Amino acid sequence: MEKESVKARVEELRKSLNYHIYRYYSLDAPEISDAEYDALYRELVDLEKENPALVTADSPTQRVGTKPAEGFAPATHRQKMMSLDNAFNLGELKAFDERVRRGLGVSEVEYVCELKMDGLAVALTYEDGLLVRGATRGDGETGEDITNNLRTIPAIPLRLLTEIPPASIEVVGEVFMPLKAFEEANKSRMEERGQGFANPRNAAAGSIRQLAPGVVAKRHLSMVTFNISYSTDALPDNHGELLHYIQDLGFRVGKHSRLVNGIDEVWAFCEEWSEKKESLGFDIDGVVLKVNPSEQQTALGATSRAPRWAIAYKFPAEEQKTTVKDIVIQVGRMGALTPVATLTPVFVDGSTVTHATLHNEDEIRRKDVRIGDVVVVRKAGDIIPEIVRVIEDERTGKEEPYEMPKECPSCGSPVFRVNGEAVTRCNNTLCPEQQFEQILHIGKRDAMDIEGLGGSTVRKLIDLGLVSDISDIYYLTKEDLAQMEGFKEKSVANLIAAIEKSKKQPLWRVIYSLGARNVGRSVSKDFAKTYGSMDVLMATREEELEEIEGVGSEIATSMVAYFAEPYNVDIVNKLRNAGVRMADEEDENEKPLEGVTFVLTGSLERFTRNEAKGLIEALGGKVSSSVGKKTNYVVVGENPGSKYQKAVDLGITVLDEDELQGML
Ligand code: 0OW
Repeated sequence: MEKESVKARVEELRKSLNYHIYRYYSLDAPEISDAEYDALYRELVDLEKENPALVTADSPTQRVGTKPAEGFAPATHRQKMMSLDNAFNLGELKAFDERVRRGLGVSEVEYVCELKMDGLAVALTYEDGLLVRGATRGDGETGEDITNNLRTIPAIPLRLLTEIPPASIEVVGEVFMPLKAFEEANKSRMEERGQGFANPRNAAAGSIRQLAPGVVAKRHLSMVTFNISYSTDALPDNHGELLHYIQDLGFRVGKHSRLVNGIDEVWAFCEEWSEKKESLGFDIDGVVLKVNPSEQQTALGATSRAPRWAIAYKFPAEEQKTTVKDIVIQVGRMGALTPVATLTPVFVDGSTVTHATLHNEDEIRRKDVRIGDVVVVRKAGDIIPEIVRVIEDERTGKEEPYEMPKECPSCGSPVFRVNGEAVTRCNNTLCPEQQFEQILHIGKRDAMDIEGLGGSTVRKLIDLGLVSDISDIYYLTKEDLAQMEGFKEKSVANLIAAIEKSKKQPLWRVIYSLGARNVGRSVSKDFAKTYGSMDVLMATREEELEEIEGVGSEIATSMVAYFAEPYNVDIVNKLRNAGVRMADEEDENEKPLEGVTFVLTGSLERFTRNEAKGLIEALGGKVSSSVGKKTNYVVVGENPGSKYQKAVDLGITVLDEDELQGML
C-alpha cells in the first residue's frame, strides 16, 4: 500500500479498535467477536511496526507503557476531589432528605440512585479529547499522578469518542477490580507470596499503584465514571442526563442507576440492591444518591469535605462473633485513656480482627461488656473494628466486669473525667505514653516528616531520657544518638540531617506538630494561611479564630488553651530557638518541587553542588545521594559517574544543567 492509504488504514483501524474496546469494556455490548477484534489489532500492530511515525498516543497498542515508573509525582487537583457523607439507616436518609427539602424549599426531591462502587476514586483530565493525566484522590487536594497505570484500563478511553470534544474536561470515577479478576490476582499472589489480597478494594488500590504498567494491565481493572468536576463545554442540566453524556464521551457508567422521586423510592432501591448485590460480579458497599436537577445541586452547594446534594447509604457491615480475652488501656497523644478489647482472632469483612475499640467508659457500661464475654464485632467505618453487642445468653457467669483504672497505667497520675465528657484523661503532660505519642506524631509524614523517627527510635530516645517533649528532638546531638544501640554512624548522620532539614517545613506543619487538641491538618493550614506566623497565631483571641471558615468554638478554645499553658509556650520557644520555622515567607506557601527528588552527578559548571542543592531544597525539592526508586530526576554535569548509567537503566528522566536551570 502506498503511504497515504497506509496512514488512512492505520487511522481507520485505530478508530475502529477504540470503538470496539468501548463497546466491550464500557457498554458491555460487543458488536464483533474476539477473533475479529484480535485480527484488527494484529493488523494495526504490524502496520505501526512498519511505520512507527504513524503511532499516536491514543492508539490501543500504546496502552501499556514500557518502562516501570520510579515513583508517582504529586498531582494537585484543579477542583478539590470531594468525599461523601454517609447514612447508615433509613432514619439518617430521611434526615438528609429533610435537609435537602428544607434547603430547596420543595416538598419532594428527584434523586438519581447509583450503586456505590467499592474501589478507589480517581480523576481523569482530557485536553482536546486526549487523556493527559490521571490521579488518585489523595487528600482531596493533592493525589498521585498514575496516568501510565490508568492508561492500561480499557474502560478508560485514551481519546474521547465525541467528534468535537471539550477543550478541557475532568471526570471523576472509581477504579475497581471485578470479582473474577480478584480471584485470578489472588491465585497468582498466593503462589508468589503465600498470601492474597484481603478484598477487591485493597487489590485494586495495590494494583493501581504498581510501578510497572505491565503488571497493572494484568490485573484487569475497570472503572465506573460518575461525575464531571470541570468542563469548558456546557453540561446537561440534570444528573441523569449527565450520566448519558459521560457514557457518550466513551466512559463506562453504572448501568443500574435509576431516577426516583422522594426518599421512599430511594429506600426501595437500597433494599433491592442490598439483596441483589451478590449477583453483580463486583463489590459495592452501598448506594450513592444525588439530587438530580443541576441547579438544585448548585443551590445546595458543598461543605469543605462533601457535597450537600449527595450522600452515600452504606449497607450494614458484615458482623461476626468472637470472645473478649482482655480489656487493655491505650493512652493517646492527648492523654485520652481508650479501653480496647483484645479478641480471639476472627475474619470480618475481608481481614482478621484481633482488637476492637470500646471508645470510653460509658460505652463499656452501655453495652455491659465484660472480660470473657462472647460479642458481635463489625468494621464500623470500614476500618476500625467495633463491638456491636454482647451475646448475653452465652454467658457462663465467669465473665468479669471491667473497671476503668483510677491511675494512668503509663505514669501513675490520677485520671479524671471532665463532667459531661465521656473520655477519661491523664493530664500529666510528662506522661511517658503521651510523650511517646506526641514525639511519634511530630515525625509523621503529614507533620514534620522526619525520616527515621519511627516508634522504636522514639521509645529508645525516651527510655534514655534524651527527649521528654517534642522540642527536645531539635537538641539531639550525634553523641546523644550514638548511645542508642543499633544506631550506626550512618543512621545517626541520617537522622540528624532529617531533623535539621525539617526545620524548614512550612508553618502549618509546625502548628500541626504541636499537637493541640482538635487542631488537625486542615485547620493548621488555615491558621498558617490566615496568620502567616506562630507569634500572630499565639496572640489571636478565640473570637477572631472563629472567623475562619470551618473553625468553631471547640477548635478556637483548644488553640487558645494550648498557648495559655506556659509549658507549651516553652516548647514553642525551644522550637524557635532551635531554628524551627515560625513564619511562612509570602511565597513559601507554594513549594513547586515538594515531594520531587533529585540526584546530582558529574561536575556542574553553573552551580556548585551545594548551590544546586540549596536551590532545589528552597523550592521544596529533595536532593539524595543515591539513585533509587524515589528519584524523579538525575542532573548530569561533566563526566557523569555510574549514577548516570543507573538513571538510564531505570528510565529516570535525566536533566542537563540548562534544563535544571530552566526548572528552577
Ligand atoms: N463510589 C462511587 C461513587 C459514586 C460523588 C463524586 C463527586 C460528588 C459526588 O460509586 N457513584 N458517585 C460519587 O459521587 N462518588 C462515589 O464515590 C466517592 C468518590 C470519592 C470518594 C467516594 O469513593
